[in-house]
Amino acid sequence: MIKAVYSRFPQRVEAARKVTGKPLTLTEKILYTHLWSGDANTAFERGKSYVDFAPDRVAMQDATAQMALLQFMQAGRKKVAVPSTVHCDHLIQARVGSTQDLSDALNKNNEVFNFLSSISNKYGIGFWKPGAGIIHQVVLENYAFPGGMMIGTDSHTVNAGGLGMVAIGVGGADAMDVMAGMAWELKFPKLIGIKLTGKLNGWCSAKDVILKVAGILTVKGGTGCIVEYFGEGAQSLSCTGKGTICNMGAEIGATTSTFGYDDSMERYLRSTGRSEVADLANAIREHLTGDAEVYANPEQYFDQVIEINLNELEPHLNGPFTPDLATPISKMKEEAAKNNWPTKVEVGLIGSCTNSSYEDIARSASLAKQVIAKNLKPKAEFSITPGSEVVRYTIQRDGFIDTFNEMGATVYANACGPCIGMWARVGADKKEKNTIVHSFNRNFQSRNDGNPNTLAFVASPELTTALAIAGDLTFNPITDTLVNEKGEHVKLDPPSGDELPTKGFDAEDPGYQAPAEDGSGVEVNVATDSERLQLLAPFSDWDGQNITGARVLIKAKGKCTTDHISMAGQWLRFRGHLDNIANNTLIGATNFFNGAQNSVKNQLTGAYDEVPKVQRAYKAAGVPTLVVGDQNYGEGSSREHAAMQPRHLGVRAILVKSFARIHETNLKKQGMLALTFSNDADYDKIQENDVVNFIDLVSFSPDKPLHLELVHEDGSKETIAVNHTYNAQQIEWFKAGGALNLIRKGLVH
Ligand code: MIC
Ligand code: SF4
Repeated sequence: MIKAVYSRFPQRVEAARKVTGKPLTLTEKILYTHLWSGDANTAFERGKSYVDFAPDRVAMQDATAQMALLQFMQAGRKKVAVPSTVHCDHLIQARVGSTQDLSDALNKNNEVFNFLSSISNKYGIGFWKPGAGIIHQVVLENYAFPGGMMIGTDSHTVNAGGLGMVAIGVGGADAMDVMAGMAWELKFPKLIGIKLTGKLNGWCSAKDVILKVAGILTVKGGTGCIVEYFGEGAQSLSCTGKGTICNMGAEIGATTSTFGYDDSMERYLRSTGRSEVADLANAIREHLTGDAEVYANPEQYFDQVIEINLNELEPHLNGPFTPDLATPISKMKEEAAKNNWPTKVEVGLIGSCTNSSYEDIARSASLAKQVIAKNLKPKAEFSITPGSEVVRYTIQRDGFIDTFNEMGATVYANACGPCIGMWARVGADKKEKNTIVHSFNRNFQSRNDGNPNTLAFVASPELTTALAIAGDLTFNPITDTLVNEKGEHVKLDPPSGDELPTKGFDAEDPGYQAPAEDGSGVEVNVATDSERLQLLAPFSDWDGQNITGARVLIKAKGKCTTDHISMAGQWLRFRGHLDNIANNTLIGATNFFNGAQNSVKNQLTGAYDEVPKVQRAYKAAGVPTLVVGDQNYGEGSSREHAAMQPRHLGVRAILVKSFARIHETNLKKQGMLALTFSNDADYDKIQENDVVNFIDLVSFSPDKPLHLELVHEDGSKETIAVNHTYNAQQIEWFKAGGALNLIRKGLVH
């Protein structure tokens, strides 16, 4: 497959240069070489044109693959049309340590793992078993390649940008299209160029680059954009460091991020057993990076340019509750005092898909080593979740796990674990206010341990390790000393470690299961009484009428991420069962009218009750509803459950100030109305007891706002305009009751 992509690459780049009439960024090269229609014959308008692409691969993780594959089953295909893989990583709870936790997970999730393994076997999908590692680390080690394009049912699919890909997170319905051999549609993105100068030194790591960028761009600053990094500073970073930066690009809402092919990528490819890919990439090297003219005059070619000098960068701590609240470590004393953040660090956690490269672990271990050598006693608990079995085996062989164990660390299974709330943290149920630091990417409220009063700060693995040793959020390892067991003041030496293992990567069993050549005889069973899996019933189509008499299920106040709409943690067990998981719909969102979570007024009775219950009552009574929200609604995950659940429960429209990209597409795909206020201030006009009538839904068409009549309790009425981004095809999805219904009916091939 890679050979085929590379053999047409130069010619397609040339065609793109011709139609655009200018030098190209790397992003444009990758996008234009992956057009569904072949060679480019028109120049697309950034931020405007909807374009059909042909991605090279698909990756899915266990918590989203269930829904993606339940949908794929309905498409009537024999095999997937492009190389695809499933990775079992989200369903493994971190409790006591890897061996026990993994065997518990196998027992608890047996039914789901069997379903995923057999359905993968049937349709020609590679299956990575529980314990093999986290999807993005496994993809980087095995499948990512410079200049490639992939999609994945997880927002951090973008991690593969570290190896020069355009890798994009999507909902399961999008993955299904590509696996079924159809085109994948994306609005042609805008481009942000980030020029990195200088070189990282001392306590700084690649993570600090993206923590800084998140502070500059905020959680929505990257929406609709691809971020391309370049400059000597970019080339000086390791490939896995680039992966970390791209990974957390999801936290600024970026469609994806990428870096041009360079020596660090070549080293990584060779070290992970892919010399052949490196040789192929070398042969078309000049095409796998942006044109020199672009990088010389970035302002002319990118929509926005940011410059960061790595020499001057400082280690950062981002948080709590949002990944864009960036504080340089030197300012933490002040900020913590000002905001009343508890400064005692209870737990430090390193690893996850964001930061568990060999380099990350080696550098963190260099700090752990100093614990013994300098007679220190770590003040906080400390844990590691390795990203893959290959990394775990290799760091064990090279002695790092022993070093961490001497520091009293817990090594969890090669899985998401605490990052996604699969963490049986002792005492979390007491809901005490406390501080933790981790090297993951997200820190939304309740995400890690289910305690809404846990303040989670995101940092590099090195700083996380240092702060766990110090047990103090305000400890600045660059300037401060620690008092050791002998009462002496000691300083930690800056971290150091190899970028790649000198003895190479290794593993006894990486955990891969190849699919059957001919899977037609493989049976996939879904028990009718299962509480974990449920076959999908088609959503009903639109009746062609204006929606009238609608009630406001909830007007969500402030941040409403996919974690608020469809919580993870203990709810992950229902990811394959739409009706059961629907019982968590919007329970994390704050009701604007009473400031409470999971408490909304049931207009049929006048009483306040839980959101899913109230919505089920409306559905039973045939009352249409809408959900109202604030900015960047649906930020965070790719989980399409956040769109399917309200749809399943009978919500008709989501009306917000702005959407996160993946969530907006998921809503459209599932036949929901995703609308935005034409005027943000109209959010304030929506009252708790309003009745809402659509005036012109019957003439729903592209580029034309819709109008809603709000009938207030006192009888007064006002009309507001709402925008949408549906193109003609997407309106067909809405009419059919969801994109899948068109495929089912054979209307799309
Ligand atoms: C996450 O980090 O939030 C997840 C869990 O990986 C999600 C996917 C999911 O909800 O299953 C993501 O980022 O897309
Ligand atoms: Fe898993 Fe966390 Fe990475 Fe999501 S961000 S894939 S939950 S490790």
